[in-house]
Amino acid sequence: MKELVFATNNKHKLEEIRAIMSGKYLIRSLNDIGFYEEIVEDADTIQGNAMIKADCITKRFGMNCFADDTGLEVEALGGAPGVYSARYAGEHCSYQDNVNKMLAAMKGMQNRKAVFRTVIALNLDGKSYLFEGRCEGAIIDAPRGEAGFGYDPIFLPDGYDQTFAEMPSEQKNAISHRGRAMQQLIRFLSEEGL
Ligand code: ITT
Repeated sequence: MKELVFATNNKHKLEEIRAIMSGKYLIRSLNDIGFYEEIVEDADTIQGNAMIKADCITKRFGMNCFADDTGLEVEALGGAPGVYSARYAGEHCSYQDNVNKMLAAMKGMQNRKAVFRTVIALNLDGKSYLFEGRCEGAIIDAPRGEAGFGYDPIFLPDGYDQTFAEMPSEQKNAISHRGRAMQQLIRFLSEEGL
């Protein structure tokens, strides 16, 4: 089977990407290629951070690879936490800390609209490509569900009555920001004959 390196240190993302790519590509993680360092993501855009991760691996190993950067943009918070979604509640905070901070910030707010955005950066044979996926929804007022990760328990995608943390992973992957960005990546790779 064809192989691709996915530049992430997030095991939940790796699981999702492996499920989405299953049967099509063998996804190699950073551990699989012997890379254990933390990549400093200091761009001020989602796109910039996706490129930093992919470029780090391509430069170090000379390999084709792709990376995902994701942010949750909340309308009533002026688009925050956006590119800072991982560290919303501070350096080394937990997913639970981020969820608690978001619920406190949104307390009593009527406008609950939010969008998850994923940008995938792909480095392939000396060229770079970007793919974006979005999923619109709402921030609910208390966590629901145990599946998924990050902000999943408080994100209700539009048109569904289950949060990302309540729905089966196949359903999240079919409609999520990451799933949609991956569908574009898969289409591109197949058009390239890869
Ligand atoms: P890598 O950079 O190593 O890929 P990361 O966890 O730092 O992993 P991001 O910067 O892209 O990843 O993600 C920002 C945060 O957004 C992440 O830590 C989660 O809290 C949240 N997040 C990302 N994808 C999510 C998803 O599908 N559902 C819920 N929350 C998500």
